[in-house]
Order: sequence, then structure tokens, then C-alpha cells
Amino acid sequence: ASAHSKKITLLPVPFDWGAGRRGAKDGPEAILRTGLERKLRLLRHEVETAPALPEFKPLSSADARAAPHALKHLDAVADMNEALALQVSALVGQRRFPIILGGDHSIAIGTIAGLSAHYKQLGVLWFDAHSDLNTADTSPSGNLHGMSLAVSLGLGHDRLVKLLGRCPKVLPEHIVIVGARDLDEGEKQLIRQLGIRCFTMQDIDRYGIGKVLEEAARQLQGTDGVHVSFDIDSVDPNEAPGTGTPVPGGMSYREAHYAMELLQESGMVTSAELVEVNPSLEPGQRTSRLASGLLLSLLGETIL
Ligand code: HAR
Ligand code: MN
Ligand code: MN
Ligand code: MN
Repeated sequence: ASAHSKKITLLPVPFDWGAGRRGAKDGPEAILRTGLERKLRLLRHEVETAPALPEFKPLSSADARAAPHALKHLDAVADMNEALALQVSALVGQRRFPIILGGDHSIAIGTIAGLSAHYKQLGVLWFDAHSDLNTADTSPSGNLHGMSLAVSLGLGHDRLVKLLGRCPKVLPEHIVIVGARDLDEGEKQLIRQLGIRCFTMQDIDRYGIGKVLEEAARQLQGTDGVHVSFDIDSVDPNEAPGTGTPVPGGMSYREAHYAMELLQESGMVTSAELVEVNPSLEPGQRTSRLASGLLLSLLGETIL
């Protein structure tokens, strides 16, 4: 095995109660069907696919009452993330490189909680059309996948921010958002107030994705681990139509791949997750293939 070979564990998380519409729970299976495990082995990594996280569902009675609630399906989201955090923490403890396959973006709560048990200065690179920085007070939807980054900063319901004890899991100066183009008013205020580094699509237009990633890496100097949380809706809907909240004007196919290629070269990434692939929203496999391809670029696949 080469010097860069990793012990990778693919962890499927078939969960979509954090999103406004169902279907992302079938994302992990669709991504795995592309042959991701086999292709990662061709890159000389040691790879295992863990059993999928069990399905966590809202109790039907609680579900019925959930509609007016500002935090939809809180119990299911909290229970799932607690189980996920324990698994991710165990994997890092075994010196494995976790790749979490979602699932909607609320799973980042558990992933980051698990990582933060080992990385005291965790850096988070958040690729997303959105910033997922809402709280119960600012969320226009009550959907918890729009709040996961805020929760990781310690802002949100007690059951979520205190997972595994430590709060907050990550500091504002150790977060970089890339690809944003749909931010709610409360999210914009929080970004300014906390000074969070947020590279919007305009920044990518102006400076190019290469320069943006260079700046992102500079921002994350001094962290002891870097997690890539990749929401597939950061990519343009023409390339990634199979996702629940598509927003026009996203990263191109090559911009997204080049970002992953640069991160591979930097050697700074210690974990990754790929979320919001919803196979029910497209007839083919375009989006799951893209998702798989991006992870392969991040783990060392090159064109030549
Ligand atoms: N900002 C909106 C909300 O909070 C929509 C965000 C949810 N969509 C995502 N997250 N895919 O990145 O409801
Ligand atoms: Mn997201
Ligand atoms: Mn998003
Ligand atoms: Mn620092």
C-alpha cells in the first residue's frame, strides 16, 4: 500500500426525517451501487462498508403533533445522531478514516459530535448551497437539516448540542462554508456576528475555486483534523438534480471535482460525509454517480 493509503470505513446512514421531503434515506444505497467500495480499493485503500445505521423513525403519534413544532421530528433526529456520534467516535478511535453516506444533512450533527470527541480543534469544510445555520427562532421550515451547522456551534436544542458531552463541537473560526447561494436572514446575521468564513458562489466566480480552497486551507491552519461535509446541492442542479432543495447557480462539475482534488493534494482531510442525495427525484443515477466520483477525487482518483 502507498504512503497515502487509508483504512476507510463507509458508514451508510439511511435517514431523512431532518428534511422537508422523504427520499434521502435511499442515498447511501444509491451511492454504494456505483461501486464506490471497489473503486476506493483500486486507489490502494483498505476499505470496509459498515452495516447501515438502524432506521430511526418518529413515533406516529409524535409525528402527528410535529407539524406546529419548530423542530420537526426532534426525537428521531436526536436518537439517530446519538447512535451515529458513538459509531463515528469508535471508528476514529480505531484509526479509521470515516466516510459517512447520508441521508439528509441533519446527520452532520452526529458525525461532528463523534469527531469532536477526538479532535479538540476540529476544522469543518462545509460545501453547501445553504449554510444550515438556522435555529428554532430563525428557521423558516422547522427542518433540522437546515440547523446542523448551528447545532455544531452549540446553538440549538439541548438534546442536540450536548451529544457526547462537549459543547460546542467546533469553533466559528474553524468553519469554512463553500458554495453558498441561499441564506436566510437569520443565517446571514449569524455569519456576520460570529465572523464565519463563507465563500459564496460570487466568491467562486470572482476568485476561482482554486483560490477559494487556498484561502479555506489557510483559515483551517492550526486545526488538528479537517472534516469535509459535502451537501450535493452545492453543485449546480444541472449536474445534481437528485436532491431535495436544489438551488440554481451552483458549482460546476469540474469546480466540485477540482476542490476535492486540491483537498487530496493538501493531505489535510481526516473524514468526510456526503449528504442530500435523493434518488427518488431523478430517473437515472447522475447524482449518485457524481457523489461517488467526488469522494473518489477526494481520496486520490486522478484523471491521468
Ligand atoms: N434554509 C432553509 C431551511 O432552513 C433550507 C435549508 C435546507 N436545505 C438543505 N440544507 N439541503 O443544506 O429550511
Ligand atoms: Mn446542507
Ligand atoms: Mn443544502
Ligand atoms: Mn485556530
